[in-house]
Amino acid sequence: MRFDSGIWFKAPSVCSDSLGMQPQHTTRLIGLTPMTIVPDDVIVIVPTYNEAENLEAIATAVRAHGYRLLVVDDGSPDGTGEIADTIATSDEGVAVLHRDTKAGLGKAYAAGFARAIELGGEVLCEMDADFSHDPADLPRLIAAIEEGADLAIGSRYVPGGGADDWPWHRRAISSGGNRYAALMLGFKVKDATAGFRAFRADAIRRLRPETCDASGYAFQVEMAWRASEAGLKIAEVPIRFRDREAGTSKMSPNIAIEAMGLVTRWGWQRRFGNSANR
Ligand SMILES: Nc1nc2c(ncn2[C@@H]2O[C@H](COP(=O)(O)OP(=O)(O)O)[C@@H](O)[C@H]2O)c(=O)[nH]1
Ligand SMILES: [Mg+2]
Repeated sequence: MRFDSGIWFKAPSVCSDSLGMQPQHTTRLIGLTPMTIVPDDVIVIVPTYNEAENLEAIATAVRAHGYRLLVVDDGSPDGTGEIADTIATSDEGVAVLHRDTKAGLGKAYAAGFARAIELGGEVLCEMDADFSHDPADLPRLIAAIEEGADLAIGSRYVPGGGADDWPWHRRAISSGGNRYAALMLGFKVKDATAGFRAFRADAIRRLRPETCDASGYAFQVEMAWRASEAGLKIAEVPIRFRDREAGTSKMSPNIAIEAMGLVTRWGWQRRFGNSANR
């Protein structure tokens, strides 16, 4: 594990069993508080909007680790919510939060975190339903929390990470957005837009996601920024992001515009006024 100006990341040589290397012993860093985690402590929150083709497989993959699953469905017209209910009926490790209308990824996660805390989760993960995030990588994120991180980010922009099969324009938006966020907000997180994460429940209580400005993907940046401003320990764990095979992306120009506008506003506030932890 390397410590890099406040953010530490696990270099591939110490953590990447899914990259074909043997896991090795990692050194404990001074100032970190390790925690012991059993699978039932972990709740993986998966927001869904029209993910009928993916849900059963993603649920099976999460439950294979013994982690609990919380699906947050925003009234998907394709029946994703009903599929989630059917899975939950036969598996008590699966819960479903239904919301009436599509209100954005950020709002879905804020509601999901609140429910996951009510359900007694100690480690709360964020993961997409579409296999862009490999459920096989979840144990590495959780291991980083176990070793002392408050927030572990599955990162495309640390050595060993990447988004190989993304079209060039998605890569440009993602890497440009990350650079812009780092510049405006003055933080060291390399992949602040990433949606594959694990948080300690205590970190979520401190960061109060329900008070975030962002409704869309800018939520990820806002939470990473809040975590950084609050002095939480952030680990970036390399992951290979894959493009979805089934279903369609909900990314839209409006979501990108919201993110750009908010990051610009926060950057101005940071220089001339309020801080992130409003
Ligand atoms: N509940 C909920 N889930 C959403 C919403 N927008 C996107 N998602 C889910 O968030 C995850 C990421 O969205 P996706 O469309 O794959 O974005 P992309 O990977 O950036 O193209 C997927 O599991 C989506 O189903 C929303 O408004 N509400
Ligand atoms: Mg996706």
